[in-house]
Amino acid sequence: MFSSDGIITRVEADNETTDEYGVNHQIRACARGRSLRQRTYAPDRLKTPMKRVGKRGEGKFVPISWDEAASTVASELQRIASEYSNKSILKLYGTGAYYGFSSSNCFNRILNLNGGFLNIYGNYSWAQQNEAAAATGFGSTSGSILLSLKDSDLFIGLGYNPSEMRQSGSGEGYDFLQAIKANDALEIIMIDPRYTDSMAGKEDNWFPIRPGTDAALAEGIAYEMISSGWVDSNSKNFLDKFCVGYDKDSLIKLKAEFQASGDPKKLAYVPYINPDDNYKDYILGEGTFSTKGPRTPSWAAKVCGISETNIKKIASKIMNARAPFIITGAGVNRHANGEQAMRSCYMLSFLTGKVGQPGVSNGALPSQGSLSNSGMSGLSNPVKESISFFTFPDAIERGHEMTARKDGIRGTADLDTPLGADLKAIFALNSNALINQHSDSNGIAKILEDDTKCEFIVVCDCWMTPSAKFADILLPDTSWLESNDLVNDSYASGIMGYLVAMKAAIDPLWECKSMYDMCALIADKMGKLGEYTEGKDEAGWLAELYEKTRTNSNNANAIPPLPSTYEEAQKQGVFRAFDGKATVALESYINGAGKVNTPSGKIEIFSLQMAQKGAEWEFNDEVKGDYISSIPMYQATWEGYEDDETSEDYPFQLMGYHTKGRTHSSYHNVPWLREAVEDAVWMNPGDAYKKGFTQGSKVLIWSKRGTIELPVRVTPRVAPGVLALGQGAWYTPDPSGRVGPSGHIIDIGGCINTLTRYQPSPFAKGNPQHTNRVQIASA
Ligand SMILES: Nc1nc2c(c(=O)[nH]1)N[C@H]1C(S)=C(S)[C@@H](COP(=O)(O)OP(=O)(O)OC[C@H]3O[C@@H](n4cnc5c(=O)[nH]c(N)nc54)[C@H](O)[C@@H]3O)O[C@H]1N2
Ligand SMILES: Nc1nc2c(c(=O)[nH]1)N[C@H]1C(S)=C(S)[C@@H](COP(=O)(O)OP(=O)(O)OC[C@H]3O[C@@H](n4cnc5c(=O)[nH]c(N)nc54)[C@H](O)[C@@H]3O)O[C@H]1N2
Ligand SMILES: [Mo]
Repeated sequence: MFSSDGIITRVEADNETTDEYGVNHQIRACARGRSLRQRTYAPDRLKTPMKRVGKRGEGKFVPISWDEAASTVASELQRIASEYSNKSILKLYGTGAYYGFSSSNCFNRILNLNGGFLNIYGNYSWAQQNEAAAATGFGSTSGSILLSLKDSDLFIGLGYNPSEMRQSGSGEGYDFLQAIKANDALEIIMIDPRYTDSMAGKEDNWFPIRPGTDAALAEGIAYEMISSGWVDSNSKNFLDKFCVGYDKDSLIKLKAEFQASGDPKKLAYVPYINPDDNYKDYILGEGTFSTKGPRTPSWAAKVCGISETNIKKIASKIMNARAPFIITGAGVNRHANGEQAMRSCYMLSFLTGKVGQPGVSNGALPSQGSLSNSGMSGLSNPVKESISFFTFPDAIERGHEMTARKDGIRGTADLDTPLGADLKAIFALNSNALINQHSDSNGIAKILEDDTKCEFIVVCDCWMTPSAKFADILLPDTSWLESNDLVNDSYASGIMGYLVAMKAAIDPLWECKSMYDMCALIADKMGKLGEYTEGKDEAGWLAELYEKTRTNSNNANAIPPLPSTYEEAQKQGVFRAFDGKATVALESYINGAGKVNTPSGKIEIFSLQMAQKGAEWEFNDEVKGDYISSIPMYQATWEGYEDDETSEDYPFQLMGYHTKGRTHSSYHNVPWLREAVEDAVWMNPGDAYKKGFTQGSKVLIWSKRGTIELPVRVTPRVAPGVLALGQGAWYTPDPSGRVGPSGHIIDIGGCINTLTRYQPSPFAKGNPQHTNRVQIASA
C-alpha cells in the first residue's frame, strides 16, 4: 500500500517472503484486492450519518450528527424491546466485514445490553449442505485436505470451482492447481453446467449437467455400481461396518438395537426407522420402490442431460479407481433440493468403500488451514429462539405464528409453540442481504416499504448499496484500509493459514467511524457505556485481544513467531503457517474405534434425524419437492428441470454463480472491475441461434417475480437450456419506470435476485437461489 499526504496512491499485493509453495507462499491479491483504491474512494461512499426523509426505499436521506444518529438508535432499540419484544429485533446475516476487533460483535454487545435479539441459524453459503453433511455424520467442510490429492488417481468435482471462488495466492484455487500439477497420473472429471476457470484445459472431461440434477446423475452411477455386483464384492463390508441404511438388513438390525437399548433418545427414533426405506432397494427399484422403477443410467440421462454412455463411463472410472477423490461444491447445495442433492453426491464416495484411505475423500469440501484471532465478546443473548437466516421476510409478516413444525424455528419449547413476535427492527450490518442478496428482491422491497410492518431499519455500510436505500438510519463505517485490527484468514484461506495485524493506511474518511466507536456512542445514549467498553479504549482492546491471540496454542507454528506487542506485530504485518500433513477425511473414524456424530454413531445413509423431521414437520403440498426423505433421493422440485408447471412459459433454467468481478454485491461499484469482468448472461450458441440473438445484444430475462435487462454472452461454456449469470449486481429498478413482461419495473442493474424465488428449502429452510425458471427475449 502506497500513500502520500494521507491518500492511497497505489496498492501492491504481497511480495514478501521467498514465495515457496507450502513454505511461505505469497498471499497475492486477486483483482478485487488490487482495486481497493477505487473502492475506498468510490463516489458513493457513505460520508456522514443520515436519516431517511422520503418513503422507505426511495433513497432520500438528510445528513444528521452522530449524536442524533446514536440517540435515535438507542431510543428505538429501547422502545421496540419494551413495546414489542426483544425477539422483534434482528441482526441480519451479513458478510461484508470479517475483521476481528471492530466486527459486528460490537453491535451484539449493544443489542445484548438492551436485553437481546432474535438469533439466526444457517447461512446463504452452505445452509443445505451443512444439514446434509451433519445428518450423514461429518462437517460439510471436513473433506480430505487438497494435499492428499497426491495419493489419488481420480478426481471428480461436482459444482466445484475453486479457481474463481477461492482466489488469491494463498487460496484453495492455488492449492488445487498445485495439487493437480504435482500428480501427473490424476484424471480430472468436472461436472458443472458451466465450463469454469477451474477447468480451462486442466480437466480430462467436462460433463455439462442440468442445474439441480446431480442427484439423478449420482443415482445412475450408483445403479451401475450396485446392479453389476461391484458393491457386493468390493464395498459391502465397509457399508455394513461403518454405515447404516444401505440395505434393509442394516436397518432391521439398527431398529432392534435401538429398541433393546433402553436409551430414551434412541427409543424416540424407533418409530421412524422403516427398513423398507433403504438405499439399495431405492436405486434398484425393488421392494416398496418397485412402483418408482430402477434409477438406471438411461433414466438418469433424461433428467441430468449427461448421456447414458457417459454416466456408465463415469461409473466405471469410479469403480476402477484406486483412490477416488470426490468433492461436491456448494453450487450443488444452493438449490431447492440442495439437502438431498448433497447427500446423493456424498454416496458416491461411500459406495466405493474407500473413504478413510490415502487419496480418498468423503465428498465434502476440503479442509483448510487456519490461524486463530481472538475477537471481542458479543456478550450473551438472553433470547433463545432462532429463525433460519433466510426466513426474515416471514418473521416480519407472521413471526408471531411461526413454529418449529412449519418454519424450522429453533429454541421454542416444542414443535407448536409459536415464536410469538413479529420482526420490528432490523440491523443490517455489512450486509446487502436486505434487498440484493436475498431472494425475490421485488417481493422483499414491497414488504420493507411498509414501515408499519418492520418499523426500524439500521444499515451500517461504507457505500450507498440497494439495501442502504432501505435504511431509516444509515451509519457510515470506516473501510478496512482505515482500520487497525487483527484479522485471520477467515474460513477460506486454503491450506496455509495466516494472521494479519492490520495497520490503518489512512485516517478515517469524512465522518466515518469504526463500528467500535459508533456502538460506544449508542451504548452511551443507552446509559451502558461502562458495560460496553469495560473501561478500555480501542488501543486497550487491541492489546488485550492481541495478547490472547499471541498465546493461543493454535498459533504456535506461525512464521515468524508472534512478537510480544501488537505494535511490533503491526510492523511485521503477516504471519503464516502451512501444515503439510495430507489429512484424510474420516480417517480416525474408519481406522480407529470411534463414532461419528449421528444418532446411530455411524455414517447415516438413512438419516434418523431426517426421517423424524420428515414425519413430524409440516410441508406445503402445493410446493413441488417440499418434503424430506430419510435416504438421499433425487428430488424433482418447483422450477427445476422437470417442473411441468413452469416449463412452457419459462423454458430456461437460470443459475447464478459467484463471479471474479465481485464478492457477491461487494465491489460492484468499482469501475475497473466492471470493465474487467463482464456482467452478461451466458447462453449456449444453439439456444441463441434459435432466439436470433447476436453477441452482446441486450435482452430481457424474466421470471414470475421480476424482469432484468442486460447483455447476452453467447458461449459454448454453458449447457444448452441453461442460462448462467454472475450473482451480486446491484438491484436498480429503472428510474423511468419501464415495466417488463413480468409486470414489474425492469431492473436495469441486472440483479439475479430480482428473478429468484423466496421459498425456504425443506430441511435447512435455506436459500434455493440457483433454482429458477425464466424466459428471455430481445430487449
Ligand atoms: N442469487 C444468489 N444470491 C446469493 C448467492 C448466490 O449464489 N446467488 N450467494 C449467497 C451467499 S453464498 C452469500 S454469503 C450472500 C452474501 O450476502 P452479503 O453478506 O450481503 O454480501 P455482500 O453482497 O458482499 O454485502 C456485504 C455488504 O457489506 C458491505 N461492506 C463491505 N465492507 C464493509 C465494511 O468494511 N464495513 C461495513 N459496515 N460494510 C462493509 C458491502 O458494501 C455490502 O453492502 O449472498 C447470497 N446471495
Ligand atoms: N470471486 C468470488 N469468490 C467468492 C465469492 C464471490 O462472490 N466472488 N463468494 C464467496 C462465498 S460467500 C461463497 S459461499 C463461495 C461460494 O462458492 P460456491 O458455492 O462454490 O459458488 P457457486 O458459483 O455458487 O457454485 C460453484 C459452481 O457450481 C456450479 N453449479 C451451480 N448449480 C449447479 C448444479 O446444480 N450442479 C453442479 N454440478 N454444479 C452447479 C456453478 O456453475 C459454479 O461453477 O464463494 C466465495 N468466493
Ligand atoms: Mo457465501
